[in-house]
Amino acid sequence: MTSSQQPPVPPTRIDFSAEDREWIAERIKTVLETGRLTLGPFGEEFEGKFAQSTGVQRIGKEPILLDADVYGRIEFRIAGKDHELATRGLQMTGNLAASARITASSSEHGHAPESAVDGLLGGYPANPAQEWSANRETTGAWLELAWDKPQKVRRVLLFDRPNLVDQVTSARIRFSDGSTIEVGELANDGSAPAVLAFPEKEITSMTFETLSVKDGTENAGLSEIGVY
Ligand SMILES: [Ca+2]
Repeated sequence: MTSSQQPPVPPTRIDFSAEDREWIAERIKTVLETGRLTLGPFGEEFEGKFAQSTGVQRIGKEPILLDADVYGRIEFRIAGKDHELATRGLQMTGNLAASARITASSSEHGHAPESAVDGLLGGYPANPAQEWSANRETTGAWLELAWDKPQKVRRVLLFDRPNLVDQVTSARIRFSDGSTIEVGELANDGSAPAVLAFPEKEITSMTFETLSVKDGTENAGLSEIGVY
């Protein structure tokens, strides 16, 4: 039988009694007057009854806290209990570094240049494959990002290698349009980025070059570079 031959589905009519209509209208009026639906008394009553019948603990009035200022993890609190989730760490939507060709002055085995654009903020000793580390280079070590087509960029994030021996204390980024940006000290533990914001540039490549390092640094590098 084809669809045109199927019998029509009879329309459903829900029967509301006069009493029900009054009960519903009263509550709609309250919602319209207070402007509060989900956060109002009816939402609260619903949550309570839901908790009662399912045994699921209510979240309650306490908000879920998200810490947006940390990279690599999300911190939140539910019903007074703290939780932490590991994340990829870097926003990859719109991150132009992910589509760049990457080259470097050198790299230690297992610390490839591409690891600086994988979105992951780890590094030696726990996750060496998540960072770029130059091979016995400090000042002068460089990482280049290049694209086939011009890219519009206005923000760069730089994360140092997370180990505390190696630290970039100043650097320069040279863009293909001839402009440069000087970079100060990167946070030694790589937990927070140096954020460089500037008027939009149209470029086909950019090169990060280390200008100075902390005493004792053996291999300069980056856990991650983000380009937006
Ligand atoms: Ca990385």
